[in-house]
Amino acid sequence: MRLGTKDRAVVYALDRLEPPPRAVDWSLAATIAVLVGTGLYSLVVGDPSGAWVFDVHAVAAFALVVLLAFKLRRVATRLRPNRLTRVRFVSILLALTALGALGTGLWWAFGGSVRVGPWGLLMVHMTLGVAVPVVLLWHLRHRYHSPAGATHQGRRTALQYAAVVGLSALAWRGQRAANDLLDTAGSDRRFTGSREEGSGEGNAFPVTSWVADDPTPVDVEDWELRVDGLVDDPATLGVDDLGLGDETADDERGDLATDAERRAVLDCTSGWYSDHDWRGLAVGDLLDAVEPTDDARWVQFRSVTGYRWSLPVEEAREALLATHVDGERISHDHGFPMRLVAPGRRGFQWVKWVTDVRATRRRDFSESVAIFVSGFEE
Ligand code: HEM
Ligand SMILES: Nc1nc2c(c(=O)[nH]1)N[C@H]1C(S)=C(S)[C@@H](COP(=O)(O)O)O[C@H]1N2
Ligand SMILES: [Mo]
Repeated sequence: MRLGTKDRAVVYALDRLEPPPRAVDWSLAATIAVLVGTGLYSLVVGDPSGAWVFDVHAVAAFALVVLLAFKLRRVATRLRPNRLTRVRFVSILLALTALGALGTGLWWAFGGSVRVGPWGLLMVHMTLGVAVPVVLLWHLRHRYHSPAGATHQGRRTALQYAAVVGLSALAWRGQRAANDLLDTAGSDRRFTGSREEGSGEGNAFPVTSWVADDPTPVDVEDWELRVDGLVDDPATLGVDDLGLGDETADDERGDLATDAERRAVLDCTSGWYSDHDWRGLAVGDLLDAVEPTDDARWVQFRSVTGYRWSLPVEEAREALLATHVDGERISHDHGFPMRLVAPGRRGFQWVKWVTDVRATRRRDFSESVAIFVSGFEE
């Protein structure tokens, strides 16, 4: 193949920029660790103060583009599957998984969509993303070499690293600018990467339930809200105590006011968000009524399905057990009769169909399992 002058200039620039092979290999592993670390951690970031996690993820992704270009250029001749050994198979699988994670991430950033059964593009991205380190470990079993020699490369290598990081940050900026210019569906993503759906339109926003959570609609006349754990005065509240009966007139309202309001964004890790006016029972008022003891540090909210999540007491006080969204009674799919509204938390923590509020001393770690298996147990 004959190269034009322009192509030759690019190859020359790449040659100059390319750190030594071992440095590239170890930087690749480190970049993947950063991507998977920030990717997983980003799933619990709901407050703008954590926006840096997403920025680091995006810059690292562009660093991966540069490093993969070096790497694939170097090994391209060896990757040709003329003789497909097991070692080579794993190498090719690794290249495909990493390119798949990169491709789906960038496609998402530019506003792409796909449906794979119940999964959207971001779920496909996360799955490929967590597969990368698994395949990488497999690859390293065959091709591991020690990092010795990768570190003592001196000034030139340091400059090459700086160039890789600098280029990545520039590419990331450029990608945002291109997004805005082309006005793609990815241009008005929230800092979490999520896209807007149905804000301010009452119950008309997406429904997201985990694996098997699909209870039969709650009959309010039988429904009770139990409030117990580390509290001096446990309570069991019914519709009448909360003034929630269908025909309850204003002057028959229960003891606990259910007209507290919060404006808050529900932001699901599957990639959509929705901004609403929520109304209901302030958890602070509820806690005042049951008097938590001095030992109480956490408040757990439990669903009729066993799904549950905890918030630190101070944060729980700011949360709401919502009965209404934008003035409409919350529908069954969205958690009727009451769902947790936890401002600044990701959607999976906003427990639906709440039946229990419990003050505890320690966080209950079984809840991180329960969100995957609830609905199977009951
Ligand atoms: C080798 C692994 C990975 C690569 C190459 C990768 C690459 C990318 C890229 C290119 C983007 C778009 C960034 C942008 O906004 O410009 C992205 C976004 C995202 N990734 Fe990854 N990623 C990886 C692993 C993961 C993992 C393991 C998770 C979580 C389990 C994850 C979660 C996310 C999320 C939530 C976004 C959306 C944030 C946004 O749009 O800015 N990623 N990723
Ligand atoms: N009981 C219960 N609560 C739940 C869920 C669930 O599956 N079961 N899904 C969570 C997830 S992942 C999100 S994003 C929000 C979605 O709320 P919505 O279905 O009202 O949109 O509810 C959360 N609360
Ligand atoms: Mo979610």
